[in-house]
Amino acid sequence: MDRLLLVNAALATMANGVLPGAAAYGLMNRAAIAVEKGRIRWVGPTEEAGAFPDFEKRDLEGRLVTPALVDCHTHLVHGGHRAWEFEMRLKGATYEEVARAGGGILSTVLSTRGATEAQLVKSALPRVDAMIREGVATVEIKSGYGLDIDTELTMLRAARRLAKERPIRVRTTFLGAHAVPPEYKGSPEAYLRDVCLPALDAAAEERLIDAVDGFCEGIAFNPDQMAQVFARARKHHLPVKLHAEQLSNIGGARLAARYGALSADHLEYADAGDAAALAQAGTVAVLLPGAYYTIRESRRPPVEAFREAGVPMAVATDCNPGSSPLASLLLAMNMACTLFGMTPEEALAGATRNGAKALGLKDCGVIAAGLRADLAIWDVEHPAELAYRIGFNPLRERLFAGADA
Ligand code: DI6
Ligand code: FE
Repeated sequence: MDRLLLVNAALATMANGVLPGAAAYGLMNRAAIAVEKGRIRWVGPTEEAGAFPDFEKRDLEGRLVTPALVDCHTHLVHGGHRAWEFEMRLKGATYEEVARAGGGILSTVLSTRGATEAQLVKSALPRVDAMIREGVATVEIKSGYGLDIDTELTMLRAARRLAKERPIRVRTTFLGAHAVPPEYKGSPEAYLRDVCLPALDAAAEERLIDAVDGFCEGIAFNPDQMAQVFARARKHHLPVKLHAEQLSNIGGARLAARYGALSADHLEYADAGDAAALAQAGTVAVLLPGAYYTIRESRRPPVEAFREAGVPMAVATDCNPGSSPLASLLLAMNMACTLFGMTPEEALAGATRNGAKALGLKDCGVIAAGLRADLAIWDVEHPAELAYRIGFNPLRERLFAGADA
């Protein structure tokens, strides 16, 4: 049906920003939403909903409606898993021993290279389905476990395919600069020149990517090397993002800010100066508590500095087979509160409005007239409950472009 009228809803529109004086969560009680042709046509008090007599009316009996969730940082397309590596570490093996036994990113690269596009799609679907069940309507998916031209492109095609298999919007990100593959060990420059940049050109030409990312870290690529990748992204008019200051501070956040990045992600080792640079550039800080938890990091991202500087903060799963085998954005929101000190309102904004901003999307992430009718209807009384419960999914219904799905 094309025209739907939701009445008697408690709306967390998330439209006001987390500003002093504004209603928390952009909350509106006894509110109504008129949906037409997949978009939100009108938002207002239920008493005024009579203006839409020929819309199919649904009484939500006071249930909470939020924007559908946005998971703005995942690596959910990949071959294989690393459960055995998890076991090895819990039996006392170090990261180095695991790596020598063929573990780490490299093990996922081998599994991914050995998979067809159809196999990658099939293995990713249960993770996508778990996200849909929790009210996610938009998910970002990165390449970066191919590290050769063909497999990087296969990963991206698989990611795009997922949006045809399921009612979900997929944004794809090129992450060729994720690690140096074994055949280029010790030669990151040669890898960038021979593989990463040509793969980026090919992906851009095939219109397979919406953004370009990299892992800026001592064990991956330094800021000068990342700048080469960003310069190439610019040539293709593609926005950039960066895994920055996850394990150390080597200037990734500032590089991201210099390139006007959509987001800088992880940021455990970022400082107040980085926060100022990100704020100035309008770059979103994407916080990934699943990775912090899994690798038992002890340094927390500087949430207070981000707050003070006015850096918008997003929260995502980082769903990947190594450092964050997490497919629950609700759990990521809980962790963002308990481990990082975000408020439940910031966590929800992080999984809606600011998640959309981290992807450069202006048509979702808040409830407002004109935007996509991607909505989540929850069996909760108050929006803080979404981040508060652990391992409990209160989603009642999800609307994807206005349709039950
Ligand atoms: N940072 C991470 O935490 C993951 N990638 C990245 O750039 C690690 C991915 C993995 O261990 O497979
Ligand atoms: Fe990541």
